[in-house]
Amino acid sequence: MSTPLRVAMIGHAFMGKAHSHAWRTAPRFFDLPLRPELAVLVGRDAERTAAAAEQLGWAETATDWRAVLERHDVDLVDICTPGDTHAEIAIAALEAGKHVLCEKPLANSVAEAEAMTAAADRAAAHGVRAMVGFTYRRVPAIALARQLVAEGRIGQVRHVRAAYLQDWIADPEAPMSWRLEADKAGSGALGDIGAHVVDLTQHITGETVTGVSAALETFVKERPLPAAAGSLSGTAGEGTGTVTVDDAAVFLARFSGGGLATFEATRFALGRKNAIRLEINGSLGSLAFDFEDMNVLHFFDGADPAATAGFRRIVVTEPDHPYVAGWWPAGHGLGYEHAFTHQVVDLVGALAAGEQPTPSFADGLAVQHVLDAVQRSAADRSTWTPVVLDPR
Ligand code: SOE
Repeated sequence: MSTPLRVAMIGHAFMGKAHSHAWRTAPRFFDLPLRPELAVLVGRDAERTAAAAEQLGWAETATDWRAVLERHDVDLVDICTPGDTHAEIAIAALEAGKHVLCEKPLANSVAEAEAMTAAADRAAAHGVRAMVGFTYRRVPAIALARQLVAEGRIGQVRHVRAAYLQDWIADPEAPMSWRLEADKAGSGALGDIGAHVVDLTQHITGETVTGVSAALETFVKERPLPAAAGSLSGTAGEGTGTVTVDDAAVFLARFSGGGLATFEATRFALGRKNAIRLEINGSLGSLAFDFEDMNVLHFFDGADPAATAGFRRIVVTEPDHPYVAGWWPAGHGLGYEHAFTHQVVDLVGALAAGEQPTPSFADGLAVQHVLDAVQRSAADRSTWTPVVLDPR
């Protein structure tokens, strides 16, 4: 592991912390073909960036990402900034010959995502790679689910039930943040967390969403401005701001293999903290997962004798399970941060092998097309069929 992979990371809030932890941890637990170096941390504010670099373990700091792209001692740019900056930074980085890891959703619009994918395709011709951070693909139970589907254990996919439930802004006094502003985030619950379940269901089933019928809602339209810029939760300050994104999204969908799906993404499901709930019913069996119990996958095998058939609760902590052997002795369990580490492991492996890491920008674009269809469907009220109310 002597060849270094010198990383410059842009942004150091919540995602920046998760990525820093992953870059630091991956080579300590996994045998990597390249040695990641936390070379440069980039942020707008010099003082805050220096404090973050000290805390998160970065060697140097910078405030101008463009200048960082000109450096010959940077191999990869890790983009952990709000969505409105992804396209500009990622395209410039790829054109400068840097590999790119970009946080999800890939972009704020299909047009941006297309431009990014075209840049990634051009860069790939020179061995420069781009990956989008749909991290949950690398939760061991999710990876196992995909494996079971690929092995035919649930047969033909009939139903997909996918929800991503959070509650961090259910309180109307929860302050504004960039995640609630359309010009920065593109959309709300839809792009921030709905994107994850769109990607996960496509990834697990190996199929694509072909059509949707959707409704979006913003329950709280005005919120206090934050006392200080924060990432997720913060404290309310003076004045109010307007929420310009959806608080919740629900949609029906059809999958390419003929299955039906329901999707829900909300930040208003009180009591649900980070509940990524997936249930997939196939012609031969079913799978069920909830991130709030993330080391467990439920599997129903339709071939079991009826008398003893039932959902099996598989605790996904055995060395034979995806990624688990790199960590603790069997049975000890993983957390939120581990999937980010697995993302680094797979990315570094692909770079060393000269292969395309997944999810690619093209995969990110495919998700963006679904988000776009959801927004168009929700805006088109002509397909909404009102119920005739009993006049009595
Ligand atoms: C906020 O809703 C958020 O941090 C998302 O942006 C992340 O992608 C998800 O991992 C957790 O929730």
